[in-house]
Amino acid sequence: MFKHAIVRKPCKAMVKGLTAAKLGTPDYALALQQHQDYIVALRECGLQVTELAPLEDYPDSCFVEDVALITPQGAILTHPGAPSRRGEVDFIEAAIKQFFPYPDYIDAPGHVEAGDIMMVGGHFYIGLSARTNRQGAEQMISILSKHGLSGSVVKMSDLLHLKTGLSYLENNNLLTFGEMHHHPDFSDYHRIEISAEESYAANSVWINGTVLVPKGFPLALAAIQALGYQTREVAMSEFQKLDGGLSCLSLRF
Ligand code: CIR
Repeated sequence: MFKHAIVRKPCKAMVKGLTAAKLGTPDYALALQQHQDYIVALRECGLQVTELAPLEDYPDSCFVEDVALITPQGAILTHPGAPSRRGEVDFIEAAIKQFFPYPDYIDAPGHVEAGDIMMVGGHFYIGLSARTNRQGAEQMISILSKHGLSGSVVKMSDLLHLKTGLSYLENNNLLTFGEMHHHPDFSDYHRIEISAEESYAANSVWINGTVLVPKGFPLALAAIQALGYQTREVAMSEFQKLDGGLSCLSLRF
């Protein structure tokens, strides 16, 4: 069970965040409203939410998932592949240390953004992307091993982050999109294929038995409900414009 979440309020500069989505510029006021509802959804799932102050110098800083990995054994601060996001790490460190006083660190030339990491029990799948390189993945695996956990590298070519196209919903159920539908590393899972039209919903989040699903993807929602999960839709349009999914907006532990 997860007990806590850390989120960071979006800053006004979010409208200049990194994106390849071509969905337009986010509406800041609506993004704030959606972020508040996201926090409400986390609380409904039983989490205590720590909300950090906005960071105007870092347009993408609301996507806290990328700058730290939290495992059942501790925290690892990452070294993002996107140069404009590297400074975010220093600002999450104090919040992380309140819960995990002795975090580990990924260092250059290693790059990791934890949106590329999917946890399945004590195993962590690490996607190699434009943001996470092999040196970073290897550092991460060696840190995980030190704590009695394991990791493996996943080759991929099309996705921003691994979890852009994959979400583990526990009970062996895995949402997949695109190249992940038939990826050999996940052949032992029960895969639920999310269509290209609803690809954004491949990033949904299991929290304590409930699955948070982005609002507006009825086929994905029905497929998740058919597995027996309780679901909670969350409007995410303004974060989708920045390629950010549901998982990206929080660290959950
Ligand atoms: C970025 O490109 O870094 C942000 N605009 C979106 C980050 C999304 N994070 C994630 O998928 N874990």
